Amino acid sequence: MISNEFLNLSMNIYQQRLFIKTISKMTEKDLIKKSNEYRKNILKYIYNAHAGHTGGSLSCIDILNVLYNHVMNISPENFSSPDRDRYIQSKGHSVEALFVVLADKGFFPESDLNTLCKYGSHYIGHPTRKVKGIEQNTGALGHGLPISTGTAIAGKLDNKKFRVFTLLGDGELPEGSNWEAALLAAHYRLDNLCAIIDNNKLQITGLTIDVCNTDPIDAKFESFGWSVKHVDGHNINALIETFNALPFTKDKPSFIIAHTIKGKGVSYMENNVKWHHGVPNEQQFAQALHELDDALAAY
Ligand SMILES: Cc1ncc(C[n+]2csc(CCOP(=O)(O)OP(=O)(O)O)c2C)c(N)n1
Repeated sequence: MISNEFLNLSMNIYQQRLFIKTISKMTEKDLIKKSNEYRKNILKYIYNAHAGHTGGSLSCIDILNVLYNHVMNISPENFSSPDRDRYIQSKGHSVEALFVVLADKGFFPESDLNTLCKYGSHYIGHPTRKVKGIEQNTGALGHGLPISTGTAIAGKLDNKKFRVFTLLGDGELPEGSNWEAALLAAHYRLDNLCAIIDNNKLQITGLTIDVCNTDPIDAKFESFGWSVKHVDGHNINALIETFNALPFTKDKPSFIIAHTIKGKGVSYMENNVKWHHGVPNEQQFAQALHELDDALAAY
């Protein structure tokens, strides 16, 4: 008789192979094209819904692209496997970025996103586990790192090989719960945990350094016992190299400061706090798509 353990093991190997097959086809050029396509979809669904967090979704999309298409072992096929990697989006308001990536990965039909922010839809303005592929409900800032720390502790206790990734915003960082988790993650030597900060230097009302300055982020996390690296959060190759180097130090949690631009890819949105949750009008939407098409053609 075949034991459940053997069946689980075989399933895991099969899922890993499926995953490797999917990601091995993605070249840097493919990923750049994908980011461009994702940006257009973020804008399309926010425009259709008349709601959404535009700037922060455009700033983190290259990070999500590389994570889902090159780094993490997460797919619709393995989403109920205890061995899958975990992704928890702490800056939950940028859910539109996550939705377009999950749709592309086949977690749900892309047409579902036509219901974004409509009455009765689960595709609301923040992540909810009612949507397939979402690991944790987030949106109240400061929860992703504590949840990820707990998940990474569970992984260590269970002798699992999965890794935990969480995406924070620089405006989110002052939440006290982050610092408690930062302390614990180092204490428990969670080298299976990677936190990434989408360091776009803006938050909801202005510059992060004016609202609540957390600089120098690298020195602070290092002093808490983390291993820290900086990366250009829009450079696909640099992101791949940085993620490939995980864990940066054995027995230490890894922290990536991704330098990004809020509203990246659309000239009038870039570095403009107005686009934190701005919705483009018809003419602005057309211009944005045009600019993204031009950028891809020029590549
Ligand atoms: C606990 C909590 N306080 C306040 C808010 C309101 N809020 C939503 S987004 C945001 C700014 C977040 O800034 P940042 O993390 O830098 O996000 P990004 O600029 O990347 O979009 C705030 C204060 C919230 N969602 N949760």
